[in-house]
Amino acid sequence: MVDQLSEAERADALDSLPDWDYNEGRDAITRTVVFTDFAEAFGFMTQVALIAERADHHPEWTNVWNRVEITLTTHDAGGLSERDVELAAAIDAILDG
Ligand code: HBI
Repeated sequence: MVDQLSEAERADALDSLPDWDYNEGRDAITRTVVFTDFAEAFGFMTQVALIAERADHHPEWTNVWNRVEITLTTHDAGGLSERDVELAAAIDAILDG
């Protein structure tokens, strides 16, 4: 069982994830990425999907052509957990790569 982050833990996490926005209503973090085209976007989603499956922690996301909107929250914890922070960092590593 994974725990929801405390306010202090969440503040630290958000500081480490400057490209992500906090959704207070859902206790989630979001990021939108725009790629050159659909193939680039879907290639990114494929890389994230493999990481998510390995971590057993999955994003909520939408894809429209070259745009991917990602929301991370932990359903089992009822909000943001360390798993979301770890997946967000892995996503940032792919994008900064
Ligand atoms: N992904 N974002 C997210 N939140 C979860 O609670 C979750 C998940 N992927 C798999 C998963 N939980 C499993 O451990 C089961 O709890 C469904």
